[in-house]
Amino acid sequence: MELVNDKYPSRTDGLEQILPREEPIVAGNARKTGGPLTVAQLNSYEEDGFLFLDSFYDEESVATLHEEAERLRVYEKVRQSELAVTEPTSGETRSIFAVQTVSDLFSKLSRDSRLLDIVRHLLGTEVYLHQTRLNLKPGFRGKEFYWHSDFETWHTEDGMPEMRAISCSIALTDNYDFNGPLMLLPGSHKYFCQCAELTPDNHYQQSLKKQDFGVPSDEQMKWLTDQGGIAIPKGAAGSVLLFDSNTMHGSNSNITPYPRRNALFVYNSMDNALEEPYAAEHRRPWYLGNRSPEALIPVDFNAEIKKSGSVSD
Ligand code: 6CS
Ligand code: FE
Repeated sequence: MELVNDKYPSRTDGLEQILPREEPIVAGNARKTGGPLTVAQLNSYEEDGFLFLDSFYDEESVATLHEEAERLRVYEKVRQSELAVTEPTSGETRSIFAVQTVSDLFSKLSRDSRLLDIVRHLLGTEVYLHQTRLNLKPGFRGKEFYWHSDFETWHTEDGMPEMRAISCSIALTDNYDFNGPLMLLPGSHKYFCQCAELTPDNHYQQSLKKQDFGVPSDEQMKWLTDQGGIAIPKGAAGSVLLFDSNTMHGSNSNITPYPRRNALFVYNSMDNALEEPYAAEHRRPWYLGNRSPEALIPVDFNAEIKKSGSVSD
């Protein structure tokens, strides 16, 4: 693996420093050009590294989306495919990656003009889908996911050069304090936590179930939480959570009867296409790191979902 100039070295030399972020969080001209987000929302996203938009989709649309998620969850052809990750013990479907390739409805949702306008307002460029997944954290036995920065993985294992991607999580079920909601560290997106251990070969075959490498040290976590604490943005199904690629996050297990299901779309700037992995022997599969970037063409999702007859006017 030839040495490249890497401003976010991780999993290379055993160091566990906390480095400063180099890229802007919100595009430089976002406040000048205007767009769907208010200046207050831009400021909040810049400060925290995430933004919560309550009731973004109406109840009927969410019900239709949830029905589609349920169809996919038990669809054997998808469950047997490489796109599905199952729970280690129960064998239940935990995640379905590249969900836009197996569902026309989720493909349209990922191109909702209202979402794309927001993400393009924040990133300042056209965007493409780096990764998508349906998260189906079951009730009773939903496993936790340890703290991590997605960017640390996408940089070391997918070759994502800079912090210019945004994850958009659309809640398909109500997110409560107690059913394993996403926890985020406000302000953590401004720092890059180097991870010490080298990337195991074919790491994704283990990390998508339980991530043990590319996770922050206890000292890094303590330093970050001392800076900004822990936030649990939660709300009813239909809410949207946007978070920066580098915002530290994790989730607790879910032992309640209430599943936590969301659709997660990762929008990457067209100017930030994947290169070679910065700290892994091999590229990851297409469904984890898209290497054929195409600027997304927006659709009017609210009109589409009503047209498909699944939602009455
Ligand atoms: O490895 C990845 O790309 C995935 N893993 C986690 C824990 N979050 C981001 C992403 O979906
Ligand atoms: Fe993650």
